[in-house]
Amino acid sequence: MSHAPLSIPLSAQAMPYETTFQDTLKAVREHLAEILASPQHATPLAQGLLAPLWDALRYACLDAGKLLRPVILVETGLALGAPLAHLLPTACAIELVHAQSLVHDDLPCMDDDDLRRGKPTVHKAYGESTAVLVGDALLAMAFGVIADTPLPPERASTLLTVVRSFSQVSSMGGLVSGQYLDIAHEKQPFDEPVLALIHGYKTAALFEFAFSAAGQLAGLPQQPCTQLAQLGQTLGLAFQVIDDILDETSEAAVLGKTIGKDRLQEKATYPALLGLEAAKAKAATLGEQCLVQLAEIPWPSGIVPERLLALVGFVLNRQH
Ligand code: GRG
Repeated sequence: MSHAPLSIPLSAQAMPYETTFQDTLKAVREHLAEILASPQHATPLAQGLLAPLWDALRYACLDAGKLLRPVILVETGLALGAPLAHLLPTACAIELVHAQSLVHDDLPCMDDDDLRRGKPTVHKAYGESTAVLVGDALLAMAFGVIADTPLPPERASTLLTVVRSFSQVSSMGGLVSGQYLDIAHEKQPFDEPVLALIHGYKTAALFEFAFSAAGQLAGLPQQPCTQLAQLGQTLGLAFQVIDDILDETSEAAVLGKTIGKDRLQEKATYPALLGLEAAKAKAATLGEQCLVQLAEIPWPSGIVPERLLALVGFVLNRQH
């Protein structure tokens, strides 16, 4: 099927992310805060002794992140006709695993960073052993959060499908493999296929999951879910190429993290492989590909929802 070339309408480009998605952001923030509220049923002794660990969990997850992956899941699912209540748990589960990956990525044995989201990294604020445990807790909690999705019993198999692919993208089919390859290729020769593989696992897998889980929760058949997954891979790769560019061109005050670390650690990145200008061209090409893929999805309204165009536009033009 061929489509008229799609572009991001100026009306969608002009809308700031925080304003456009304020309802979704509020819903995700509230649900995350509920998930991370210290349990009332704990004994006073446990409540007292575990208070610093709960604080560290909230420090890692609340207030400062863009919540991009949950917003992708919720906005896509709503556009496909799913109720918000069916989307929020999985949206928050992705954020928990994303936060876990950042906490562990910042550890001295990984990328060794002191600054994240404009504040000291979790191990700097709470100590290294607590940061490891925060990551462990977030990862395990995330699966229980998906299990709490209020889908009718006859749709239980949908949740099993979502959990199965979430397990894959959180482990060897995504983040863990990506991080392994990312570290293994520091100060090593690499080519574009290897780089695309690293970025695909390390970053795009969670984007892929956000889009395809939205389709599954909305009750879509396999084919459009596969199309959504492909869109997620493309947008996720674009996101990481832009992340690599911002690491070289932005400022710590804007990005909320240390700048120039990729070059310092001799990471495998698009600017290192192609140069800055060609890396920008690569991101633009991926952006155009996203628009084509968006247009091929069978949206119930018959047209690509403007909010999703705005979301893709935000990812492609982001400054932080
Ligand atoms: C999930 C079991 C498990 C292990 C994790 C440490 C690790 C293995 C993976 C690290 C993956 C990683 C750090 C990828 C980088 C992705 C990236 C560019 C993150 C920044 O995303 P933003 O900009 O962050 O959306 P905010 O702060 O807005 O949430």
